[in-house]
Amino acid sequence: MKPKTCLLIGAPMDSGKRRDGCLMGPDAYRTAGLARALRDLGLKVVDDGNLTPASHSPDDASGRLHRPQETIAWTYRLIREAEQAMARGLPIFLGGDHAISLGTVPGVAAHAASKGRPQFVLWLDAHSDFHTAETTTSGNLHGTPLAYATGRKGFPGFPKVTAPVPEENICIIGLRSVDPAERAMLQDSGIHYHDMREIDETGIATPLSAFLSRVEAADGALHVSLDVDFLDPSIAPAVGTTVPGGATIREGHLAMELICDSGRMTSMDMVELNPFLDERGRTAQAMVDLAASALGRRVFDRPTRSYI
Ligand code: Z70
Ligand code: MN
Ligand code: MN
Ligand code: MN
Repeated sequence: MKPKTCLLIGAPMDSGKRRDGCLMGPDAYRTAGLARALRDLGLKVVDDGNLTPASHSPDDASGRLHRPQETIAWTYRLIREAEQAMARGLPIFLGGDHAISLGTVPGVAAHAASKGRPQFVLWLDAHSDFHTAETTTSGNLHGTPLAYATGRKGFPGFPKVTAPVPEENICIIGLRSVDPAERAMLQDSGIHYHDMREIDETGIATPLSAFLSRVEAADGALHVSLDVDFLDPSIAPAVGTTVPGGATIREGHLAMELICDSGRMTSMDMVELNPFLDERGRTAQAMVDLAASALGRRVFDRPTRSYI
């Protein structure tokens, strides 16, 4: 079988929130050995280097939103790059903050639509990132990509989303910080969401396997968006928005192994790493190890198990 080609696409976007540092993310993943780890699995790896935003007018500090013009410019660039990358391999988008998903998700979904394939999204995050540019109270656009990608109104100036992801095709796991406006919209939506209480009660395999079975049944494409803060800050301190009570290394790896077993993952984001806040590279390393698990790293092969 021809080995899968992984495309490393650096998106050093830092405009989605106020605390700077995510622009160093792509190079931290490179330094932590992402390409080598994937090549060791027999995969072909092409590093496309780092993208830059489309040209844009400068942001001033006066508005309610933080750096909207730069974020919109990145969104234009990333939608196009993501759609084109899907024809060449399995893109791994190296953030950058989570606002990169304003571009990556609509971009990969446009590609899936062109092939007549339904797009699914697995969102591994402490936050639901389901604000619109109108409901956000922080003004940080990294808290908005899921609302944008599902085609919600409230994103003036952003490119039109040509292939909105159906809410039913989205699963969020890891929730422990949801703002009131997001909670109301989420509860009113078709999105499948699982907070940490549920993970504690049922284990992470239960909701994840149920979701992966739906992807399989629909012959869907799967985009996995992995936010550093999905993990507990004790193992992944390098993130601006630490929230206690996150996933353990074991839960993280189990999730990645189940994703790998499903054979469904077609694209991935690794977001919110702020290397300025890291401790001797341990968060970057943890994220690289998770990506390797998602793409086939194993202790022993096991017969595929169903948990549901
Ligand atoms: C909050 C807001 C957020 C990521 C923090 C937090 C959003 N709901 N997203 N970290 N990745 O500011 O809208
Ligand atoms: Mn900033
Ligand atoms: Mn996020
Ligand atoms: Mn988050």
